[in-house]
Amino acid sequence: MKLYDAMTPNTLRVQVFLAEKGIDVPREPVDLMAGGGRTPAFLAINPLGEVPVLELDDGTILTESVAICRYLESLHPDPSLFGADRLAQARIEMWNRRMELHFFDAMGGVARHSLPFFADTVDQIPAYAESQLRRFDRVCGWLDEAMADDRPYVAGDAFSVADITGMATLLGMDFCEKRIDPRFARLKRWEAAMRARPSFAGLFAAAA
Ligand SMILES: N[C@@H](CCC(=O)N[C@@H](CS)C(=O)NCC(=O)O)C(=O)O
Repeated sequence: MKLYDAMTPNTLRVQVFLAEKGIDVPREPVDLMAGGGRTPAFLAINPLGEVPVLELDDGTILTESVAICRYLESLHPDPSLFGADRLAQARIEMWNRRMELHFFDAMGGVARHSLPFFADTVDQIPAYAESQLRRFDRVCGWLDEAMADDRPYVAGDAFSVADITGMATLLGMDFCEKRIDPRFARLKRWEAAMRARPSFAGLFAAAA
């Protein structure tokens, strides 16, 4: 297996997933800033020009971070990050979708409409970026409320892929220099715990 990767939010989802499982997979860095995602060689691997990409030993190509994570989960079921029983699986699926559709998507909107990296591929509308910043604050308020039962993780008592989608959003926030408002104390506690996890912190130590 080989993972085409870069320090990006979606790739971070797979990197953290691998680290949490204790799996080591050879990496092939793709320098997106230098156009590495647009070369003919890379487009032949993923015509969307995006990372992450997992290439299997027989040459099969898997893209889409959650699909890659599901494949890895089936190879390495422990610890379960998609849920061990049917209720846990449903709750984690629900929260992973919610984290993706709201938390991650709001920050993605800010990033795509404000960061110079996207200037060539997105018709950037600064007012849209600002509206997504306001949306992000509203989403943070909703999440903080949802965690009023003081559960440690987004989907309950166990760390899961839903937290990993949240971690990817934290990287997006770093790129956009956005912080979670301190009034959302429960979400801030979750953020501090996620940033301290070796699977997340280790990525930055390795890159330094
Ligand atoms: N839905 C895909 C999205 C992948 C994606 O958007 N990757 C970004 C990095 S986070 C990328 O490679 N962008 C390259 C570009 O925009 O040129 C997934 O979950 O893997």
